[in-house]
Amino acid sequence: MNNKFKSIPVKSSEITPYSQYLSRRDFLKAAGIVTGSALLAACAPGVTESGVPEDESPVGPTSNQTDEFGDPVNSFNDITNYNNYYEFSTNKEAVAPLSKDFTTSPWTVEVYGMVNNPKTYAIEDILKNFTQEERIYRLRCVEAWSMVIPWTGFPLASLLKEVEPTSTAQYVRFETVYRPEEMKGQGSPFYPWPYQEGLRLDEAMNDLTILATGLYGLPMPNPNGAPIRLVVPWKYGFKSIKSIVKIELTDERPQTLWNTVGPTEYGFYSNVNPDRPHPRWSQATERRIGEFSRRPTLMFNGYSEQVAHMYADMDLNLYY
Ligand SMILES: Nc1nc2c(c(=O)[nH]1)N[C@H]1C(S)=C(S)[C@@H](COP(=O)(O)O)O[C@H]1N2
Ligand SMILES: [Mo]
Repeated sequence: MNNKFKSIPVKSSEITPYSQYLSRRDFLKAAGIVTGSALLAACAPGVTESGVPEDESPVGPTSNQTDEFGDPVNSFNDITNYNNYYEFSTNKEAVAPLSKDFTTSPWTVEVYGMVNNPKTYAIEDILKNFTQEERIYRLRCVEAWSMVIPWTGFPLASLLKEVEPTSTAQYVRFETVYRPEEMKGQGSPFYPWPYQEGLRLDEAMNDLTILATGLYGLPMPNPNGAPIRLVVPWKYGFKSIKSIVKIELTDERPQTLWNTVGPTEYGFYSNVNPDRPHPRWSQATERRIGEFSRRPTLMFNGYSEQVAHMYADMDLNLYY
């Protein structure tokens, strides 16, 4: 099999330390250079007309890594300040401040249902027992924007093999923590909390499917679903459920939050497909955060080689 999408071990040398990051920012500002992330932020408060943030506080590390097509990873600032996380807010810029004090320790993930070895994992054991590797993936939101994100994590398959799904298991159901005291968005009656998602067992076992525990070589930031979230890069972003506390093996196709809210808009499969428009907008192109012009959306978000075989007998325009 082609090797180019295989995981890349984390090279800490490729992630600029905080101190160097600060001086780079100062340098860019002095040189009058406008970075991609500064441009993106140009319509947000706290940014001068030149696109240079007024706020001198550090926003994180930098990286010159790319995805397998050579597209650069998005800035740490973009990745951690432009988020869909409805438990905190439906406003993407508000998620970071509102999730700042979210409690992510202690944290356990219960794996149960149709398995021979049900197990409740403490997050520390997950980090210790499963080798963490870096995966640079595109994330394509159903709203037609995208980013490239350097995740750290491990294949979901490694964890599933440990609990041993029984021969009757056909699906995996995931559940986000329900903690309305800390997550004010969970007070909204418009959504069936807690957030739930699901995959077919073969999709869950695919090597591209990971449980992510960090990004940019750092522990998972709260706005991105700390301390552990799913990443399924060939599906629309809402399938990649955040802050997971339950993983259930089942023989019934799981209900998902978005399918319940909009059954004609958010299908169970929701594979990225430029030829199948959302009922209210086209999916043919997307806006890469940090870029000016739109780019074409790729079938399966560019991961056809790894995943198309799983849908060989499905009409992808019917099973959305
Ligand atoms: N629990 C939970 N998971 C979630 C969401 C959410 O609102 N709640 N939003 C989803 C959507 S729509 C997207 S596009 C991605 C965004 O991930 P990011 O903020 O890390 O880029 O998370 C997904 N996972
Ligand atoms: Mo999304």
